Amino acid sequence: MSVPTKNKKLIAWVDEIAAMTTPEEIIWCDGSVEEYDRLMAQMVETGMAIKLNEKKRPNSYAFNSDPSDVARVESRTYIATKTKEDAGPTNNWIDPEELKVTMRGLYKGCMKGRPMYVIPFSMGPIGSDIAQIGVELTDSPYVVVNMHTMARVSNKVLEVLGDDGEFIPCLHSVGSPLEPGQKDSRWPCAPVEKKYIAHFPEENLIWSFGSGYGGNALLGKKCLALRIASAKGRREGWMAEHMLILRFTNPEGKKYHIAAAFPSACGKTNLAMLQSTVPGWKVETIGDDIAWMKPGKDGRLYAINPEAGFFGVAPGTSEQSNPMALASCSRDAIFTNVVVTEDKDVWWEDMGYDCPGGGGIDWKNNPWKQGQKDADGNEVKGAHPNSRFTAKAELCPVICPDWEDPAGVPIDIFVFGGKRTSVMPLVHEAYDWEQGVYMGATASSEPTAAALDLGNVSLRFDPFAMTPFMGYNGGDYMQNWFDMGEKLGDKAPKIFYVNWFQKDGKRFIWPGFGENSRVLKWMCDRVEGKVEAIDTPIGRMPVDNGLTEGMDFPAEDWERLMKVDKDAFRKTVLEAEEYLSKFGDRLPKKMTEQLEKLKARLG
Ligand code: SAT
Ligand code: MN
Repeated sequence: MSVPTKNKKLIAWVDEIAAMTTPEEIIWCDGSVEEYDRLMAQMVETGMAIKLNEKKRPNSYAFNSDPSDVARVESRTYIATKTKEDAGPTNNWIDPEELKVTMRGLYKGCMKGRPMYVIPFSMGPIGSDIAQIGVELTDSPYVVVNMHTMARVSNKVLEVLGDDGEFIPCLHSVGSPLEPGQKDSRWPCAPVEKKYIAHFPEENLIWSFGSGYGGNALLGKKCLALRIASAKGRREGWMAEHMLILRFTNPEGKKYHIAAAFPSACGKTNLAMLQSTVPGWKVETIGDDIAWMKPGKDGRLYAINPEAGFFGVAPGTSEQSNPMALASCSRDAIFTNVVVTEDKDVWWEDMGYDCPGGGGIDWKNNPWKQGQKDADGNEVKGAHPNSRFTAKAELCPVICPDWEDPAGVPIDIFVFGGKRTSVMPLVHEAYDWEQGVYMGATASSEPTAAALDLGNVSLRFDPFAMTPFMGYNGGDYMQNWFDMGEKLGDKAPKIFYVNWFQKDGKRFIWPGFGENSRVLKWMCDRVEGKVEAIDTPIGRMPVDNGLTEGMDFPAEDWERLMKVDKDAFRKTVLEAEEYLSKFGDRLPKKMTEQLEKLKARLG
């Protein structure tokens, strides 16, 4: 195969990696439909992929991963900076030279018997100022087809790169060489102790080994667009955040842009595609996971979505919770670890209806019946809780017409949050940017299925929902937010904190989903200074229950939702103080000031 580029650095790197990993052949990817169809046909042939019913789910495929390879592995994710302090206390760290020696040992001959694919991709519209070019080398055809949807893979990327353009090298291997004649596994991968998701932010380099799943393997997403980009952005004066971006338009046509950070599997995709219940107000989606933001010439902060698709959590996605996500994966989609029904469609738990035919093939590739119990009498789930759909953003019926505008959209509102079944009220507003940064930095959540290796923790502080994705010291991360506030001055977005998830026993108190638009509208009204708010020790909150007007929502429930339990908050502040102490002298002074102010307000 001829080499479709003259970029010297790229050619030399591909040669160097091929010499180390010894693939059977090198395949340069062009992102074409022909390439997609060819790889899918090959994977159907080997049994790795299942072609879904063309009438029900056109041009769509299902995969089952190995049961040991179902989510990101935070315990095997590394930020390898020269000093441990620069990676900070929230990241795993190994000296970069030492890590490279270990990983070179693993990479040696690791692609034997497999092709190595070269995937040139752009995060952000190709050629835009804010876009970044990456090249992923991988021995996984599953990665290639997913990258087609999630990033922009095309020969045009090589054109933009030219002979001496810069790119971010992303090396990936499933870590499972094939001896001659050896039968391949359905989902090749390496055991957990050999998995490494390594980042070298000082040289914009990514090395991933041993996992074929999601963020471990589709290196444009968490590895490039968050970990490497957050470090690069800090050096260059922009930000990479774990945020959805949406446009909320009022009946008069005024547009507000909201960016919201929640940890993985806390409903970013649902909020991004929300069906507003407020008459005349409508939501359009710009992104569901990642925002890159830069101050514009007018002094406001502009955001783009660097991705081209959604890698959304399947379970819980239904006509009720997120019809727009369902529409996005109604064709041209890839499903991983869901149930394949008898008539070759897909199903997952809480899809809103029973599994057609009563069962199918479950995520472990076994025959499965809905309602089936295991030896302990627990119901066997058909889909893995972190099962995913890979869908094209352009198929989302409410995708914003400006979602690919290289200039981005000006952000009016930041929202932080997490899953808390108690204590945290439905919504509160920061008094100013600095308190907002405190809210973001002390955001906390009960763990979700996206991070299964966290063990039995009940609550996790997750600053800016970026704990697993910060490419540098978390204390410096907070400082970067304070600095951005200073730069933006009175053009800075207003900051809010939300929690949709308070429970009364098993019942969620707030109905959530579409009704969350009421909360977003309140935020927009606050931006306009149209509504009053009450000052409380933790921030500003809506007056009475104006937010629930026209809704059948009991006053007692509203009171519970909005209660500021001072004792509980005093305890939370102490926990936050202890958490923050781990940043030592990298903790910004402004954070300590905010802690003290909050303590004083709580009395
Ligand atoms: O697997 S991913 O890292 O892409 C999804 C997530 O955990 O947010
Ligand atoms: Mn995410």
